[in-house]
Order: sequence, then structure tokens, then C-alpha cells
Amino acid sequence: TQYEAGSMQEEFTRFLLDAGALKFGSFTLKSGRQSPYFINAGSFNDGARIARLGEYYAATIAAAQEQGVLPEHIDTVFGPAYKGIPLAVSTSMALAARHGQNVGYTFDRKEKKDHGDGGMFVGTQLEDGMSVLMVDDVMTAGTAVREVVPKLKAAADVNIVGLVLSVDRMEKTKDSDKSAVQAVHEEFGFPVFAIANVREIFDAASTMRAADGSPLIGDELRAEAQRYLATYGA
Ligand code: OMP
Repeated sequence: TQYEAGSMQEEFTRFLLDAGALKFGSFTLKSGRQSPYFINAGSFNDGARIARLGEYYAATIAAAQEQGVLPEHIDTVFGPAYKGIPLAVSTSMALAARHGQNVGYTFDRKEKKDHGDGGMFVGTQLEDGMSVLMVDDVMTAGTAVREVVPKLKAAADVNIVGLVLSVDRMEKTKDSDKSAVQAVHEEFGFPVFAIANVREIFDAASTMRAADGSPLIGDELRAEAQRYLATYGA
């Protein structure tokens, strides 16, 4: 699937809204920040939606490969348990079905297993020198990814080639004006990018109307989101 500039973000925004994955209200984030909106990738909870989500990841990955941001060859797509599991599986399926790339998928176990194959990982096993692409749902402060990188590195001397998210919340770190995405990139050295970021999503949503002509996201909610980003946005 090829998209014109910006059109994938627009389609993705519609997809988020249709699935009810973008919610407004008052949410306490993992970072402790109080946000007027929340992106819940758990809303992609049926076959059609998770397949489609995998296609967005795969299209984003293929575009990054074309731009030279990601290498042509990826050995496996890693998604951290639990929420990353369907992301890794659906992304690898879409890479095979739509982009002619048959790559592995891998995820970790949350709990130790002492029988059977006993491994820490399920799917394609990590080996020295492998190119591993990580996928995750949403990044706010980057806490989730900081926990998982050491786990991968402890398993084998893998080459983490990048991290692809569904949504970059574009938030500043606690102690700098840098975004969490930028900070993680600088810390680990691999590229970090998303299918869409919150500014692209709010921009795209601002032009979208329901069947009765009413805006999909009202002015008040957008203004609240803008206020939040004025404080916490990078
Ligand atoms: P960090 O680990 O701080 O980057 O926060 C990202 C994680 O928080 C995600 O993996 C989710 O578990 C959760 N989250 C969302 O899913 N959606 C949001 O809009 C915000 C968060 C969050 O708590 O920051």
C-alpha cells in the first residue's frame, strides 16, 4: 500500500475514531500526567481491526525502508507482552502479505516457564547478529521501551534496527524540551517513529464530519488537547 504525503495519517485518524481508540475525558497516564485524551490500542480488538492495524505498521515500515531509515532486511518483529503481541503478529503478517517480506515475529513471556521449551521468548528465537524491529502501541515518556531493550540485549547480541509506534504523543521528557521519542532515539541510537503523531491526528480530525455534518471532534475538545500540548507537548 502506497500513500500520498499525509494521507495515511488521515486514514489512520479515521480508523482510530471508528474503532473508538481515541477517547476524551480525564486520564492519568503512566507518567502521572493528567491528559484530556487517551489512545487505547486495545480497541483494535477484532480480526478486521487488528489486520488493518498491522497493515498501517507494515506500510509505515516499508516507507521507512524506502527512505533508508530502516534496513531492507529485518529478521524479526518484536512486540513486548502483552499489548505488543498482536502488533508483532499482525505487522509480520502484513509485511508478508502486502510487501513481499517474510520476517519473523517474536514476543517475550511475562512470567518464567520451567517446562517444555522453557524459553523467555515465543516465536522466532533471537540470535546474535539478528536485525530486530520493535513495535509498540503508544509512547508518552518511553518507560515501556526502556524496560524491554535490556531484555532483548540479554537474550542475544541482536541489532535493534528501530521502534515503530502507532501513536507518538509528542510529549516532552520530564527534564528537557526534547520529546520522549527523540530522547529514546538518542539514548539507544535506533530510529523511533510512529504511524501518526497526536498533532497530525488532531489536525486530520478537525476536518472530519459525522454523517449529520457535526464535527467528529468538537472545538472544545480540540482546544483542551491544544492546551495540554502547550504544557506537555514537545
Ligand atoms: P510510556 O511507557 O511512558 O511511554 O507510556 C506509554 C504507555 O502508556 C503505553 O504503552 C500504554 O500502556 C499507556 N498509554 C496509552 O496506551 N495511551 C495513551 O494515550 C497514554 C498512555 C500513557 O499512560 O502514557
